[in-house]
Amino acid sequence: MPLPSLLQAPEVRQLIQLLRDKGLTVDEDDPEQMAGLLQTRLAKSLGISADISDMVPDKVIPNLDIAGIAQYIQEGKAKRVIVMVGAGLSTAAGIPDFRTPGTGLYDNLQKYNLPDPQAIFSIDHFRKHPGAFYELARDLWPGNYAPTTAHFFLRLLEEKGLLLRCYTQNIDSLEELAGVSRELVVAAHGNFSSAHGIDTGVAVPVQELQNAVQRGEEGWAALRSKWGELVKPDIVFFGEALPERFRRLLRQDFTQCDLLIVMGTSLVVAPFCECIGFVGDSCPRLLVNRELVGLESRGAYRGFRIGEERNYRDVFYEGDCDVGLEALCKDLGWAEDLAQLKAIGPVAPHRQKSSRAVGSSGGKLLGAWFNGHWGAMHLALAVAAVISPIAGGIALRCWHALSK
Ligand code: CNA
Repeated sequence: MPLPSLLQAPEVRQLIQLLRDKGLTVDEDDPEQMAGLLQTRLAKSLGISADISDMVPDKVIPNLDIAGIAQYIQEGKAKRVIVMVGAGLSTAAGIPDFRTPGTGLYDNLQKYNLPDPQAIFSIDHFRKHPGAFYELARDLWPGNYAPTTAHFFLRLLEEKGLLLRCYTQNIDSLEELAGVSRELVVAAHGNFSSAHGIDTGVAVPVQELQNAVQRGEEGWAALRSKWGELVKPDIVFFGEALPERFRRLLRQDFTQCDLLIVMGTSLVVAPFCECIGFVGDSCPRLLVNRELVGLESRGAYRGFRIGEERNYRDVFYEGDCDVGLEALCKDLGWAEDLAQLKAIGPVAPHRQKSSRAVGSSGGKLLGAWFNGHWGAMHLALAVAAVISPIAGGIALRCWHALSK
């Protein structure tokens, strides 16, 4: 029946009249409004929801648990994995997060006498009282902490050729220290790799800032005099724009993602938290966290439906990141690979490599070991060269072979 004739059906006339009686404007010439009305009526008579977004597709993984995610990966369905992480990824490294009651930074900033905890990351407060942030920066500066099991899991994903990108809110650079290639990490809230003057935007060598911060007030005051303005590492303060790279890659990555893993974040900082809704409808999502976050029922944009009947793709592992990822690796048969990466340890920052293919050939493992022991290797080469030019030459050739 064409739409105009449908509108004449007694049931529909009755419905239109009912709506008008309730004071609603019903425009019979508006095809969109009429179609919506008919859809609602039809759905009611069929006893289903009229909201198409409420219709539940079939499950995209066999079971909504870690084993289901593992099976999905083993079946080769996850080829472009995005991992979104937050401060909870690094608490096991000894870096407090923001919001965990008791241990989080926000509960432990009394000594800075802040008007509110977030002030420590506010540019206005920084202008007036830079000391608080600089003191915190000295504690958080990369170099003081080592990557966790969960960071090495990221590297393992890369080694397996599955990591499309890691979007991190963290400023600790532990993903790179675990050996994840720089181009696969998006530091959405910046990090300590570079620094700028806050008024002119002039780039300041980050080592200068680090040295100044280590010396305390005397150091950062001297730096301020030298540059004629306060200098801040390029971490994003509240109200500041996120890096251009975040916005650019976001557009190209999330639409092609076929598995989203979210871990160690309260998912409250926008726009980062909204990204969980950018993956396609058929993309499974795994949340590994101590608490349930990012729920659609609590208003998160296309958020998780964990615990709801309508859930067909979201998995929640409640607990610590390290434990959850070890469980996943066990189900995947990757436990040994993960243990090997952990045994190799952190890589030297300047030895970041491009994406590598999966494989654990002797050469690669040796190369990885070399990454982990770069300092000792430098020393060994120097000693070899001093003791004997021949030994030095052999050592140098080994160096080149391993570096390839
Ligand atoms: P947050 O708001 O403090 O939330 C942390 C979340 O992780 C909470 O839901 C915790 O329950 C959970 N959690 C804590 N420890 C673990 C663990 N071991 N395993 C699993 N879950 C855990 O922090 P967000 O990252 O969500 O907030 C974004 C802020 C925090 C960003 O702007 C960061 O720059 C900032 N931050 C970063 C660091 C860091 O670089 N390590 C540290 C502190 C804060």
